[in-house]
Amino acid sequence: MRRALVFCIVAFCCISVQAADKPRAVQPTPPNIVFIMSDDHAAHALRCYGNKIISTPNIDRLAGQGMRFTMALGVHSLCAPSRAVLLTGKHSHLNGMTGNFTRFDGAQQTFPKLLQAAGYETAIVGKWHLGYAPPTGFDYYKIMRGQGAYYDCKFLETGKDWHIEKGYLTNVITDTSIDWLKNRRSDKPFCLMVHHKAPHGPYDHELRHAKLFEDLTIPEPDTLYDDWSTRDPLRTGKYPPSKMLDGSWPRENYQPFLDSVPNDRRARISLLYQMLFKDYFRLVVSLDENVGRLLDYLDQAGLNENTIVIYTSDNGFFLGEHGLYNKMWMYEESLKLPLIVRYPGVVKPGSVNDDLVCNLDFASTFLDFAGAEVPADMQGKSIRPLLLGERPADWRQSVYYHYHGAYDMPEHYGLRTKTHKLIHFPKYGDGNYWELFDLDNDPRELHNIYDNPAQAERVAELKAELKRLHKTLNDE
Ligand SMILES: [Ca+2]
Repeated sequence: MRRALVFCIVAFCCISVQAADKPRAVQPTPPNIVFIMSDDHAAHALRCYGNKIISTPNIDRLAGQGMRFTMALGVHSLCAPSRAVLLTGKHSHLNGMTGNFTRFDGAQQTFPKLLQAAGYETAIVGKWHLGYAPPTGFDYYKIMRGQGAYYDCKFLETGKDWHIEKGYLTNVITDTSIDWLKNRRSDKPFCLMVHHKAPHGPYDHELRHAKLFEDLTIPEPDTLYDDWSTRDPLRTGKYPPSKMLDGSWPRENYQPFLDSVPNDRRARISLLYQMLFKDYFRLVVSLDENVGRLLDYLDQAGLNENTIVIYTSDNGFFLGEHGLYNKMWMYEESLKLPLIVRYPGVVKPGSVNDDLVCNLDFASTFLDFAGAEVPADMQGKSIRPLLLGERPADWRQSVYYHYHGAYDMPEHYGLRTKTHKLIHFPKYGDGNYWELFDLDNDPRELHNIYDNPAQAERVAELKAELKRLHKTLNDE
């Protein structure tokens, strides 16, 4: 007995020393998952991703404690399709959500259902945006109707009918998430998905933030007045959901101010830019504060040890780059996601990863960490090795993107490698319009070099890769 006790003490000490010396490869029990996803939050609207104007100390704190990804991409830059990609680990053509208003088949395989089968308790709070039917795969849900409203939002909650909750939405979502954590009685590992509406429009900020940035002039991106030369669909098409002056921002908020300046495109874009993005940043500040509240609660409740915390957004966003507001296009600001992952003892604090990852990968990653089998028909890859600081030799060299054409935007698909981007607009013109960008030499994507004879070999190589992706992803 005594010998067994001594052995246990020695073994425990060894484990403790090992834990202190280097990250643990295996956790003793399946980790909890707290997945925080905002809506339309551009990575470059975070201080830790290089924004010099806005202060985001709480999300930055998470980045300091975990791994920040610089090449995290969304495979379909639009709210509802992105959520379906997240849940199913499949591209839109397979999960059926090709636009914001197509029907999501809640009976299909999703990772929350598979986590439940693996012994997890699952919950979702906030934006669902996949129809009005109760979410499937969750032991608890409290979701907004469609886009929801920033003030006094209506919710559908487990065991209750639609009802209004007083208050500011970002605070309500955080309060509900913390209450769920406080009140849960299960000893199962859990997966809590916290889906904020912020900073999606309309830009109804918290009243206490009304004066933030008031006396500031936000520096303009140097592509704000882009003439779209060499990018024909942008130059020749109207596409009002995406262009600064035509955008789907709340017209009643900004139009009277625009009408007060001379009818000059540049002057109007300049004015709108300041109004629009000051409001957007106000929403991000509120979001960051609420992420901080949730992180503080996890610390207080001792839930920071064996819990993976993720911060991301459903899609990127143009902050005036290319004269655009919104997302949808495959250009960098819309394509790239903020992605931060904290997992104490496993993920090296303050680390940065530049590998190509995408939002297809969440489902496989969570199942992998849960010790559950990843179904062969899921199309993402578990990023667990990357989080452990290891890069598999066969890690992907390209990510496939397909915007299916919702909101009368041009359908386009393509691929991004670490250095290049190839885009095809299959229904534009004669159906043979392509764009190629050399992202090392032209990171702002101003020069479409597809027709440059010197690029012929590169084009052939990327087209072969696109063909391979179409085949392997079953999107032919
Ligand atoms: Ca969105």
